[in-house]
Amino acid sequence: MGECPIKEVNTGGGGTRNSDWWPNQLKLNILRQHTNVTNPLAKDFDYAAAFKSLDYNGLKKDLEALMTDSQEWWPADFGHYGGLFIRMAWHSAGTYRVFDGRGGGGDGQQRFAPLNSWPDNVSLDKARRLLWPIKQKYGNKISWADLLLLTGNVALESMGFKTFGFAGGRPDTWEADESVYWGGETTWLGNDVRYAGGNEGVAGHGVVDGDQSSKNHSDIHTRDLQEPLAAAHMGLIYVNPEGPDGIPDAAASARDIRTTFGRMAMNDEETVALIAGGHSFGKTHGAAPAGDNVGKEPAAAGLEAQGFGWENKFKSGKGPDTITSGLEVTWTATPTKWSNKYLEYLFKYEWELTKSPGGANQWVAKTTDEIIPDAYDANKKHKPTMLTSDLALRVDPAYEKISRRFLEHPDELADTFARAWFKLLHRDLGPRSRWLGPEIPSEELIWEDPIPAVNHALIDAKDIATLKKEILDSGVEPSAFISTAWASASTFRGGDKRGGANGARIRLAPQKDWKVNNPEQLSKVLNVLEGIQKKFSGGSKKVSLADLIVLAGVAALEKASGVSVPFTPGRTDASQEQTDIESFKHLEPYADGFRNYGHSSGKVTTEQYLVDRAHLLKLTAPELTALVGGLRALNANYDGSANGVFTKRPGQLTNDFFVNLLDTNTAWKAKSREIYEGFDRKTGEKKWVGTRADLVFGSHAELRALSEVYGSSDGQEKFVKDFVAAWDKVMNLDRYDLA
Ligand code: HEB
Repeated sequence: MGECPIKEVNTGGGGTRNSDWWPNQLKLNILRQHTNVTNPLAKDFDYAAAFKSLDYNGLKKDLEALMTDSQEWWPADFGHYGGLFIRMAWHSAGTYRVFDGRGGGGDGQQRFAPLNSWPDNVSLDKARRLLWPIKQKYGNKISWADLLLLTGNVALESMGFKTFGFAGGRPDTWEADESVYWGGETTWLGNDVRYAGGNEGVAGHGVVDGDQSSKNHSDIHTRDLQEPLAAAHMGLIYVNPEGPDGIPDAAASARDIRTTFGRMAMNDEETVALIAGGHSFGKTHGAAPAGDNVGKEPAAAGLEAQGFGWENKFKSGKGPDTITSGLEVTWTATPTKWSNKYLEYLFKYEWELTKSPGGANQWVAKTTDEIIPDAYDANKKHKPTMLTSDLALRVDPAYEKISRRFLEHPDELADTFARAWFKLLHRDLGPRSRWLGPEIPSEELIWEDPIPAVNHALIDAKDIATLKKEILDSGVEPSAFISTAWASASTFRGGDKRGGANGARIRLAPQKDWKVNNPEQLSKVLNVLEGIQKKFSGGSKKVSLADLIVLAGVAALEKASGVSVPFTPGRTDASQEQTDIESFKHLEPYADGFRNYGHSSGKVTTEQYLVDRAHLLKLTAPELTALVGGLRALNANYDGSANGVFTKRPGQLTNDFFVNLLDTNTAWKAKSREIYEGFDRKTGEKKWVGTRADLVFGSHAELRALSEVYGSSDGQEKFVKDFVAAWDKVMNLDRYDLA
């Protein structure tokens, strides 16, 4: 086998590529995903409208019937597919991570590589294919993304568990999402990169960039998982079931579980409930060693496999002979019925290390009780078994306390599991205004980042004109209004649809104190705006601070550009009580090139952080370019510095940033890794200072091409138009109410 066969392929896509020649070059590919070039549905296809015409109860009935409709080609364990479908839904949603809001079940990405071929997702190819007749029947009225999760919910219900509800509303994507950093390892189940350097990460706020060399990174009791990752191995959703790196150490497993589940937004209680609740159902599959028995994963399998993978040559290759994880465990005596037996057995028995028929580390109860049914042979019974990661719930002192409480109070386990499961499935669906269907719970949950409904008449055109005048007459520098509006709106991230200007959380902890928001300037601006709000809000009239912050940016921008800038009222103000401070901390940028804040860490450059953030803001490369050039001209750096402000008339929306950056009369020199100085070639006079986030627009060929458009003599008008459109887009990223 050659190194990389595609390189020798002389058709489109083959050959040695730019990313082979220059692996470190800044890539913009993540800014051009999921466009209507890849989407087969009509441009005006409205998933919410399609979903509303869905026969939801009919669909649920069909799913319920499928649970026990065992198919010859992939028989159901214990005559019920419930366990398999719960695992499918859990693995779909469970890739979510708090640091960048990416992963999760919101895009139906389990259909595409790498997820469809992850070693942790073995046999889920079968689970999804079992669903095809139902997907086919309901067509575009139900997305795969919604269907994969709803099926897990229905599986729970059909086995006697009362769920907390369900909301649809996840439109499908049509290509593999390249934006997610899944780790740097090149072998499945590897974890050498993620534990190599402490906490350094792509989008995490807690990036540690110091000397980590004193630490033994391979020590399973002390190692730190790289941010933003939330899995202990390449290709796993969370942790190794056999224990860290396969070592059957339940205490160390608890440590990995706490880290990874914490990064899925779950606390100890939710974590225990999810594992105990989930493993009340189904079984694991390790009839024989995978070795020569199991074929290639879907992405590498032959055409005849038709999207299936892991063809199993062991005996029948299915049913009792299935090889999935290689472990062979059935947790309870009633694997197709909700019960409290998982915790009962966990504490009732002592556990002895053993091997599965597949050769993996697992645990068997020291007892003669053969109480566990066989999935296929009614005459066979087994002793209770557990995974190392299950024993973590008993061995870890904090988990143990919770587990024992749940053991004594099954109702508490049921309630916590129901809520944690609902959160797991809906964490990245975004605000309630996106939720669809008849099963939406009425209780408002803190992780929704709730925002009050509009309960007053919105400001009209006349009010807007009055307010704009007061804003501009307030004596505050217009650039400070622009910075504040940007700071407010640009917390948005497309992955989990958190953040954004709505709610005016910029005035609340923790955002008000973020260094990137220049707290001193911010509080001054907010004071002024609150004064304007108070004065305006006499009698029947009201304006939210959230609207006012955006409107102030709009007014300042109109002044700076001389053109009119769109504004759509309708935001409301969230309270501090509606704001989970710990959870909002994850939205703080480590670096934000739009405001020239922060800089490279050990492995990630400032410009990579910039593109990463542009992706979170759902921007295209032209939008990114226009916004950075405009924000520099508007003098909107977080600290008011002149970095990148390549203009003699700061505060005006001109294309000067591009004109001056592209000026051949300037010679640039690196002053440090982050700071560059531009000198007049003739006089040697220092003209400009810029950062990596500025210079990249002249150095990177594609960004330079875009900069040339805006920096040309016919570019100014287009630039203003594009900047205003991109600005408006950012201000409204979270306005799902506008549709
Ligand atoms: Fe689980 C299964 C691991 C969590 C639910 N898991 C399973 C398995 C394993 C595991 C290995 C087997 C696979 C096969 O088939 O072979 N998990 C695990 C871990 C964890 C978990 C390590 C962390 C600690 N789970 C979980 C959760 C849930 C679950 C959270 C939910 C909620 N699982 C589950 C189920 C199952 C499993 C249901 C069964 C499946 C069947 O039956 O098929």
